[in-house]
Order: sequence, then C-alpha cells, then structure tokens
Amino acid sequence: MAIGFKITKEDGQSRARLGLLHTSHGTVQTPIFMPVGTQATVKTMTPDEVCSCGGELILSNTYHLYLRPGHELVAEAGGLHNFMRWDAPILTDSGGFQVFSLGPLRKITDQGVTFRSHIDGSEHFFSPEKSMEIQMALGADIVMAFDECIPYPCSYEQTKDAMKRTTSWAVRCRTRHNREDQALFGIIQGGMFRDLRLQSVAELTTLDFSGYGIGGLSVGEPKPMMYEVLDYLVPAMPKEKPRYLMGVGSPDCLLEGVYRGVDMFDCVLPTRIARNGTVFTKEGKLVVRNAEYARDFRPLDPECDCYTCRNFSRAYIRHLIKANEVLGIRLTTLHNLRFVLKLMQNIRAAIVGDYFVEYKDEFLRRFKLD
Ligand code: PRF
Ligand code: ZN
Repeated sequence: MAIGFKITKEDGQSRARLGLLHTSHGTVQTPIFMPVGTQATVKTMTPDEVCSCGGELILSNTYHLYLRPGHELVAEAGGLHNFMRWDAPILTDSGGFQVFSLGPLRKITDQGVTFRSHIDGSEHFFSPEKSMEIQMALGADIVMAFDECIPYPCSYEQTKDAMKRTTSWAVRCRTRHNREDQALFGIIQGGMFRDLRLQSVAELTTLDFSGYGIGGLSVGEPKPMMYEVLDYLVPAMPKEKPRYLMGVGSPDCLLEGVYRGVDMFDCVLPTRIARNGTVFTKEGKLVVRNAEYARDFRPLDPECDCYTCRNFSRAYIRHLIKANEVLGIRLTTLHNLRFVLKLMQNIRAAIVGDYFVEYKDEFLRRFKLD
C-alpha cells in the first residue's frame, strides 16, 4: 500500500476531520493546503523557503513537465523529488485540467485529447495511459487520474458525457498505473448536477482509489453553488479515504471546505496574487502596490510571524514591487504562503481543541471578501 490515511479526530459540530496521510516521502497532517509548483518550482521560492512557511506537500503538473523539460529528462534526473530537491511529498495533477483549459487548441475523443503546446504550437496526444506513464516517470507520491473538466455553465447532456468519459478514463488509469510507491486518486466530475455527481462518485468508488479528487468546482460558478455541491457530495464519498478539492484555496473557501469535510486543497491563488502585489491579511486582501502604502511602515500583516512581516514594511515592499525588484514578489509570496499554511495549522488546532466552528465564524467575520 503506497498510501495510508487515518482519521484521528472528527469534529462534533461539522463534517471537519483531522487525519494523517502517509506517503512514500513521509506523513502529513490533514486538512492540508498544497502550494503549487507547476513547473517543478513554487514560483520564486526555494524548497527551504516553502518549508519555512509550513509547506509539507506540494503539487506539480503533468502537462507542463511533459512539454518542458520532458518527463524522460526528469526520470533521468532521478525523478521529480531529486530534480527539484524537494524531499517531502509531491502530488502531480494529471494534465486533464490544463489540457482542457487550452480551449480551441484541443480536440477530445473517447481515446484521449489532441492538443497544441502553448509554448511552440506543436501537436501532442494525451490519453489516460499516457498521463499515467508520465506521472509514473515523474515519480510523485500521489498521482491523479486523467479526467475531463468542463467549464461553467454547461448543459446537462455535455456534463453527463464528460462525467461518463471521466469514469471510463478512470478505469483505464487504474489498469495502466503500476507503481507500488505511488497512490492513485480518482477524480469526481458531474458539474453542478446532483444526480451526475452522485453517479460519478458511485462509479469511481467501485474502483477503490487511494483517495478522491473533487474536480469541476471553482470553475466560475458562484461560491454558494460550490458549497451546495459539497454539502451533498461529500457525504456520498468514502469516509475513510482522503477528499481533495482541486484548485480551491482562498481563505474563506478553505474554511468552508474543511467545514464540509474536505481534507486537501491546492491553489495558485496565494502565490499568483502575491506576484501582482496583493497580500492576505486578517482583514482581507491588501494591494500593497497601491499609493496609500507609500509611507506605511507597518508590516503587511501585524499579526503574521513570517520572515517578511518580521523584517519589512509595506512601504519598502511597495517600493520593491514598483521598482520591479525580484525581492518584492519573493517577500509577498513568502507571506501569502505563510498566511494560508498558518490558517491550516490554526484550523487543525481548532479541530483538536473543539472550537473549529467558532474559529471559522470569527475568521470570516473579520476577513472582508471582495
Ligand atoms: N481536474 C483536474 N485538475 C483540476 C481540476 C479538475 O477538475 C480543477 C477544478 N477546479 C482544478 N484542478 N485534473
Ligand atoms: Zn507575513
């Protein structure tokens, strides 16, 4: 067994739970947020820095690493862990989502997806088998099944076709995958339709994956609609397996997801907004590149314990970003990573201490949404 998941505590007032996820590169506690390292790097951060923020499990990407530098090269380097010098757990996404985001550059059949590289326009073909081969070569601890993620909104018929295809592709992934030291997760689709979601989870569950991704959410639907899907979907998922809400990571969604029983999250949001000069604070987002911070000598978030907040002012960071100095976006990235990873630590402590719902309500009262 490549992976073991053990629930260590269940919250009395919500579906939140604490767990331990055992992988080939160590054990992590859940609920967990995974920083995104699409191109085998969490943009601007060294592995040590990601670690110093509390990062324990990072996500990387089949589509990007296949195109550049190529999965064979990564395998030659001794696998992704050795190539990027990250000795802790890694999860790779299957490429499904990235390929489907290419829009007119792709063509889907039951066999797989033909697409053009966003880098040089060259033509490529991904199938469930190909995705498994690439992910086995990369060597992550957790790998994802190749799925079809549809946009929002989408018709019932189209959603149903994509969900059925996702199930048959999941079977093919299960057949092709044979690395004992890797855990394979299935991905639930079905859009915003209750019967399709429940059918998807029922079909995937019979394949007995090591964990289950919840795909096709946070694709443009209103947040209450995503919460509604989680409200009926999560109780239908296997209780004893990790549940991973894919591509979700704003602070409010992390709290709402944990509340509804989600164990794992990933999102580019904290690192992406950091690079355009936006940071999280306890009060909500703060655009530090704005003129109002030119003479603000307070830290980004006075309550934060990160290296950035212990040493630098908003005025200095604004200056660096305005002057296009690389250090500026490194400091904001470090802070935003610490912010969400600390939030997850606080969430876990709150579940331990039986005050999770109070913690969530208090956090959301202060944190202004835009
Ligand atoms: N499928 C895969 N990766 C994903 C998603 C999905 O549906 C999403 C949806 N938010 C993010 N990443 N394979
Ligand atoms: Zn900070």
